[in-house]
Amino acid sequence: MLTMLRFLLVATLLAAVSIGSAAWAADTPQASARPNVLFLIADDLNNLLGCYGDPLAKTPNIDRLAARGTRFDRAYCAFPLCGPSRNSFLTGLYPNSTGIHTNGVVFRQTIPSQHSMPQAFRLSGYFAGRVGKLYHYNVPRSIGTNGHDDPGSWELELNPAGVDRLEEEPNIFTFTPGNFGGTLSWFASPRGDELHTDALNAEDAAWVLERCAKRKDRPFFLAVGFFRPHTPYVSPQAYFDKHPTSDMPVVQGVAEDRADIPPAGLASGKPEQDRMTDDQRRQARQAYSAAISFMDAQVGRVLDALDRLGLADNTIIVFTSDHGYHMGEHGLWQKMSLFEESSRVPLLIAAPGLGKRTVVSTPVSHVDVFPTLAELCVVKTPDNLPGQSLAPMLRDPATPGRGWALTQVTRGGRRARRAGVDQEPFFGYSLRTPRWRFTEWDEGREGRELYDHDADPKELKNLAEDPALATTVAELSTQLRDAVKTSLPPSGEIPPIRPATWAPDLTNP
Ligand SMILES: [Ca+2]
Ligand SMILES: [Ca+2]
Repeated sequence: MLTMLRFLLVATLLAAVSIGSAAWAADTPQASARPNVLFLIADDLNNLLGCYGDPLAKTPNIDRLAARGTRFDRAYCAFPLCGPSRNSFLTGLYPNSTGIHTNGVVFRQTIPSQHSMPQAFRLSGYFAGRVGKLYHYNVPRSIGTNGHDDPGSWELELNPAGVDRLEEEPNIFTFTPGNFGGTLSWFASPRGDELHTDALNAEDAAWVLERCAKRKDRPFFLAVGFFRPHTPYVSPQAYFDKHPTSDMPVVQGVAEDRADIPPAGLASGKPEQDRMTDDQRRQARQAYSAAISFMDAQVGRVLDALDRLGLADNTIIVFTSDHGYHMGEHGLWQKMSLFEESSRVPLLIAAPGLGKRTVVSTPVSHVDVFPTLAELCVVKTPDNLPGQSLAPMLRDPATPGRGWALTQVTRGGRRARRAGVDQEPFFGYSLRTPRWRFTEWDEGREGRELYDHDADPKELKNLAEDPALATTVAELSTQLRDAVKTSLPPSGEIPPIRPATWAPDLTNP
């Protein structure tokens, strides 16, 4: 059944691609003049990178990419969880318009005829290929499979699996036996880079680029999704050695900080994380840092291949992560919070001829990536995209643009029941402006938070109930609710999962 569906989908898309290519050929001089796109994404990576000012990071390759282009200093995901975030930026729609607020589902179940970003590139005559994780994959279980992929987005999908997935799981330290992806877990592997999944991803990406280099008549959109630094933090021992535990910081003052945070703001915490010792906190930070450095080395291999093949002058390179990540701030680890560490993402765009070592500080969103690449590559987008093109900022980094970014998350419901709390599901929304982060839980019924980034970049002092700021709170509340309206489709209704649809779940091979 799945094979048949896939066949029909591919056949339909091939027909659509040939129509799209003909239309393109009729009104453009040369497809080869259009730039290629190399879209690089890490999983669960926050901004602990050298180019974002982290003094402990060892990320020379991502740093050299930042030096080639524009670094967005205030870039935010739409939802700090893999599946909702990835469905969002790959369609350019907010999660309230994709209808995807959980993992394990794909937008074809809610808005099946929407064109994804890679699909729009295909329909404009591009070759679109994927290596590794772009749509949601269960990590590590789906490594080596298509995960919860959208086959209509690509004409080539490569899913290598390395020793981290196939051999080393019995050696991984985990707080929850048998679970490696959803809990903190790590392992310093005695095996070399070349045997691990992300190095195989880089090798496969280089292989695809070699073939693209021979086809100058057809531009490419190549997406490479690295699995690290997602848990389990597995990387070769050499990367652990770069980050001695004695250098690893432990967040202090957590109990005082948490006193003014509404319960919903802290509900992403897990009991086993509250029981961690300082030694374990240092080890977790070491293993996360090692996984980042290992992933960085693989980014370097892909960039080297692009340069070696003479493709760099006509290729736009994007580097980002699906969402941010906590390393103990506010007592939180991992994702699913609306604080800065979990909502913020690295976003680097190196477009030939558009800026070097440039920094943009106005807030931008992941939903802006699709309109940006579409403008730069003259690709037609669906007409319902809410994002802005960032191309004006690549040309002039002082361009203010929309000036805010919206991030949302779910609370209550099934996830809360697992933690023993019986609560109807509700949303939290957070608005980031150049100065403020303002968050409302269930429209304020479950609490509000206001942080002044000019004075408090770590978001330690919740100012939402400060009478002196009542006007600011009221204005931000109006701005937030207006922003939420733009996240919904014109009907105002979140699209439901359609009956009799499913996402492929080709896990556990
Ligand atoms: Ca993720
Ligand atoms: Ca606080």
